[in-house]
Amino acid sequence: MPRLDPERTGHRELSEAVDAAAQPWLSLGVPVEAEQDSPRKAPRQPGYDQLDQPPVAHAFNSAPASFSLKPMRYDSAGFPLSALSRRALLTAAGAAAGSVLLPDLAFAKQPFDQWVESFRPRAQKRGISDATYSRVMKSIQPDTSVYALDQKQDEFHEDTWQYLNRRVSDWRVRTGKEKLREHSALLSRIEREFGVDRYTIVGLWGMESAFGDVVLNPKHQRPIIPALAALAWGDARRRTYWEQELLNALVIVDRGWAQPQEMQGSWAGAMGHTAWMPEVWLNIGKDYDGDGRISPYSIPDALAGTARYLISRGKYVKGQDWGCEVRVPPGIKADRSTTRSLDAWKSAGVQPAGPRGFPRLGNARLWQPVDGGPAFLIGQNFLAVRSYNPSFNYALAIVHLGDRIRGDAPFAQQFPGGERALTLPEIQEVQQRLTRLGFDTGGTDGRVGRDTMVAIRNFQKRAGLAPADGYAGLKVLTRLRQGL
Ligand SMILES: [Ca+2]
Repeated sequence: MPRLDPERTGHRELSEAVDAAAQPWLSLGVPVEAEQDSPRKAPRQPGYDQLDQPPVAHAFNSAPASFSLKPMRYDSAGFPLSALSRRALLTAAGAAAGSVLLPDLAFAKQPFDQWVESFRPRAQKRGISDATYSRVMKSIQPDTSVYALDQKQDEFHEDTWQYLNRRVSDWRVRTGKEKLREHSALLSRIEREFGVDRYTIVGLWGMESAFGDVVLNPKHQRPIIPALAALAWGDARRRTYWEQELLNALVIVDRGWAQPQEMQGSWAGAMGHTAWMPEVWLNIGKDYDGDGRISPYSIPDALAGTARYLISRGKYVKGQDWGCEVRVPPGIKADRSTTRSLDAWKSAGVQPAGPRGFPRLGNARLWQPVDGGPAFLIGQNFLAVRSYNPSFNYALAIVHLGDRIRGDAPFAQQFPGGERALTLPEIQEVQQRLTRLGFDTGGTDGRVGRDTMVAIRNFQKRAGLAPADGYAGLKVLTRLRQGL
């Protein structure tokens, strides 16, 4: 995939490109509370997946918002209005409303420069040299724009089938096949040395950075140290986490692995092809291209380090598959809480839904994301992928994208109310027709980003289509072909 020209593409690829990057809480190094394995009641509850909505684009090269000593304003729960919303924090943590701790507001009283000095002993304790600390921390302004980045995340509502269709898009499947060919030697080497399946790796790469699009497109990249510094200084609830990641980032600089300005990533510090937080870069990263340093911006380093992560932290089992779509006989609960051997599930009447038969699986759980929709047997390697990101739907999108890149068909069973994903030419047609009607999709490249979703929603409202959800699907295409 050639580098996208941000001037030419506008925002339209934003959600394709950044839906992973927009979930900084969910990427590597996510705090422990978000890793809990408790089923959410419904995918539509405030949950991890809601965070897939793209944030407002902030060009990385725009000046960070300057620090102001104006008094901060607080919402009814005492949370700073200019800071990350409680909702984002709650949903990211998977916490129930009402159990959130009120933030410590002391941080708001300390100007950034003072905070930098007060934080210096922590850096010294981590072994970061004073020279590095001063050079980096004295030269930055906190990137306080990160506080507002979740504001647009709930703008569009998505059903599970829409969530999956938009992420396992025709563009991602096609591009994934190209990447598979292009990097086959590397992927073979990773399979040989780590035992992690190439389709899982490519699926994860596609979801985390749209195969590196995020890395190449400055629109989606910002310097992570000013962002982490702003969060460590000003996000009271997760301060400990942000402080640790800021220190990890400074260790990376201190070791000479990267210059601060090279460390670009999401607003929460996830970097490179597979969205590594600094902690992962430090502890799991791998120099796989042999240039003597570990870098998340190197495709070999990123993919090999990610395989290593799946093995060491996700307990990936070599030689097993993630699972498969299955048909479930009546009377069997698919609540993903029961673990049984594959043979036990077979004896219970569970059947593979696709033509490939049962995969290689040890113990597995049975999971049906939506009543009446497709069901899945999920094994340890599905959970390994989920260790990368605690959302089940996100993990399903990764492994399904991997299967589709391998050449498998879409799910055999339909989600209730669901429809097939539009093809790349069909999405282009939607964009072209909308553009001709005066709805600005920001381009017609066949990838659905925020501009296209807004244009569709405006069209739906004008045409009287309900719900006006911004989803680029068959109903909208059909209506567009009929004209307004
Ligand atoms: Ca390297």
